[in-house]
Amino acid sequence: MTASVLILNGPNLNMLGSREPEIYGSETLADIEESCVARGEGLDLKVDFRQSNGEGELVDWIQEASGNHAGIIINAGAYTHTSIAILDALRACGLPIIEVHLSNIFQREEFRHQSYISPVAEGVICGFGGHGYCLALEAIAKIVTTRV
Ligand code: CA2
Repeated sequence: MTASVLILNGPNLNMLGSREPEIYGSETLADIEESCVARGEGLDLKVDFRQSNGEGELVDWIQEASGNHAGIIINAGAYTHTSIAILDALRACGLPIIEVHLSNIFQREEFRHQSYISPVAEGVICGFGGHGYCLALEAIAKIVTTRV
């Protein structure tokens, strides 16, 4: 059966493509979703791609993921650097997690160097723009198929 991967995007990522292309690139979130669905097909993974500006909604989606998805790829946006609620939900869900960022957060302001998500992630991919999501799908495909 084709495994499903939940791809979560946090606050302001719905604005991609409209501003700050020098930091985040010119692709829209819809463009990234399209690439993920196509890469997922090649890897025999179903992709459920979502975005929310709300911390609580992201927590709800993480809580619902067990039993419905084989893994989570998450770009929590600014909540990466602030949200213990998202950390707790990810820790409790029991699924493999990959953290993604469009920008190289370590080349940016000091406050972006701290991530609450990294301690519960299998790995972190940052600095490759939208392509980072496809790299994360490749990584999670390997984890999902070798752990079953
Ligand atoms: O590099 C990333 O992917 C980030 O997760 C993006 C977050 C930022 O707070 C993180 O430190 C790193 C911000 C996303 C905001 O995206 C916008 C895109 C276009 C216009 C305005 C915001």
